[in-house]
Amino acid sequence: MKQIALLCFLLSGWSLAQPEPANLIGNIPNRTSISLNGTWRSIVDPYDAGEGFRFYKNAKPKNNRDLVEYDFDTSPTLNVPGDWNSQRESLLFYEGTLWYEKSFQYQKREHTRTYLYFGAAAMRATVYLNGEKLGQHEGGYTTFNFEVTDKIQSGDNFVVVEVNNQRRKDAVPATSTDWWNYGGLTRDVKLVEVPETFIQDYSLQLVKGSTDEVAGWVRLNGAKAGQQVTIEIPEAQIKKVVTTDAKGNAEFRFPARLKLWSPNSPKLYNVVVSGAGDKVQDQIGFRTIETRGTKILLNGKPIFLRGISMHEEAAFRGGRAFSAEDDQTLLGWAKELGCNYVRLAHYPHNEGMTRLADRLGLLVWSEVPVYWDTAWTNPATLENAEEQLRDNVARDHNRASVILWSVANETPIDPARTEFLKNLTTYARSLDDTRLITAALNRTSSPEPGTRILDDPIGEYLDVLGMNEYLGWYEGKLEDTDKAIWKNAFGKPLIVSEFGAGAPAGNHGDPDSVWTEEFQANFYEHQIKMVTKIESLAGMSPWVLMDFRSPRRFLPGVQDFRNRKGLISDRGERKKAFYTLQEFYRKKAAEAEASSAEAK
Ligand code: GCB
Repeated sequence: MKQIALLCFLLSGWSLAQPEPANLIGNIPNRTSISLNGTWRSIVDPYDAGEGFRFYKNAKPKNNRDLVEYDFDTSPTLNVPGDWNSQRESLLFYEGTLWYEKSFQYQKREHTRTYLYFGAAAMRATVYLNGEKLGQHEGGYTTFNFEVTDKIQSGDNFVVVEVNNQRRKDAVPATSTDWWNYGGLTRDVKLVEVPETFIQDYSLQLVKGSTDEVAGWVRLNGAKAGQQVTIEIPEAQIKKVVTTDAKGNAEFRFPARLKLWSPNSPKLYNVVVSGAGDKVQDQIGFRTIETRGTKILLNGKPIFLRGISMHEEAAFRGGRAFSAEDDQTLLGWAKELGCNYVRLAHYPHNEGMTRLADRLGLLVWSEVPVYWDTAWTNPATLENAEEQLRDNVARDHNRASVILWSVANETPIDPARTEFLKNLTTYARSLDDTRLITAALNRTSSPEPGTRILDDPIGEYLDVLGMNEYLGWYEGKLEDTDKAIWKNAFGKPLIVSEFGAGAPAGNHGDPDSVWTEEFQANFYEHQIKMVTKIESLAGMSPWVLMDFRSPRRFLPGVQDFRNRKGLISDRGERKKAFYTLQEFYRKKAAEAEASSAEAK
């Protein structure tokens, strides 16, 4: 049966089908908007009865004989943004449907179009405005919006959202993850106001391999053909006027002498795009990213990525991170560790994170949640993975920090999976050919004892290879690291995208005993020695910045449903290994500094 399904999959040609272009509005943070954040009413609906009861109508009894068996107005509230699991004790493990309701006042304005925007709804959502369905969205970490110009009213309005976080075999991610299945309206909700014709999105980047030419495009929505759009970078005295085609699109390319963005000098320019009665501003950095042999080149020069992997989980209060403070804490810790790079695992993080990375000078690996076992032969699963990738790229394609799009993490070697990932890599390149495509791999072959070769066939389609390995933790003994040799079969740059060992903060003991801070630090020392011997090593992002909630970590008193591989606890305590890695990164930074001084 499985073979037949696979054969159909390989022969069907469906793999060529790709989703519609992204319909997102770019640069939401700099648009005119009205926040719908705050308290929302909530009804927990474990048996999915709400649709039958028509919760979306937000009905009230009209008289004393009118039977309405739900009432948002007297139901408990939840904060938005925010996952439900960390807000209410009884919802900690809840996986299912929950209905949100928010009543609000609105004043319609002439010549203005209104969109209802969600930063994310985990994992899927159906949205209603004033009792009418607007649409659905599948995927818990990407933004979406609906135009509501004709549906929103002056005066009272209400929005109802059915959110469901049930794990499903055919979803992305599927049923098994080593992170908490946080559900809810986990990011900002806003009404976004735009003129009748508006600048939907635009892209400005240095041409691949060039440090003095900018290329890009702009897309108007609602435009007649032949509209003029102006792109300005005032600080660099750049002003370029383009004319849109019948579909509202225009492309451009112009010479530009710009100070380049880099971790040492994260220069952002104010960019103004205006035309057809709309105007948006953005803060954009300009840099190039390429590979040459086994090196990653930033602005034409080799760079070693001193990184750390991280989840989008809030320090101190727990739950999904969503605020500027949450993002600042996490990326601030990465800076303190000496990083010039972060791996935002295992799904797109909130937009504030990549914007902050732009300002702090942190390079970013950005990932879609194709994780472990996935329904490789299901066309709808591939399509959803593509949609998530598309919307991740659409949101962040102007962020200088983002250099790597990752299409997957730790997937089995299997023809159907390789076909699936091949499709994703091709699609990623069609969306953005200026960045590098990667995936975190973990299957190696071992032609002789002690030597491991990363030769996963998907490597052929990637620009940079990510490799997760846990030698001395899940596999083998710590001493095995002393002799282990790692190679890659592709002659491409390799990032050790994960290694790690668990220790609750404050648990001290001898360096040979697992779960102690001493073991974790010892493990880091061994790992650093081992991975720095890899000839193609272009960077690393050990696992993981901070302890995080995981449903598969059971040890009482040690894990308590938390993955304890953090270098920092969720209460902000730095563990010994934090300082081990910090010291190594200091050395690497000093070396890089010395070699760049020499080159001058
Ligand atoms: C991995 C996964 C990551 C896990 C980690 C672990 O390989 O990519 O999601 O959390 O190992 O701690 O086991």
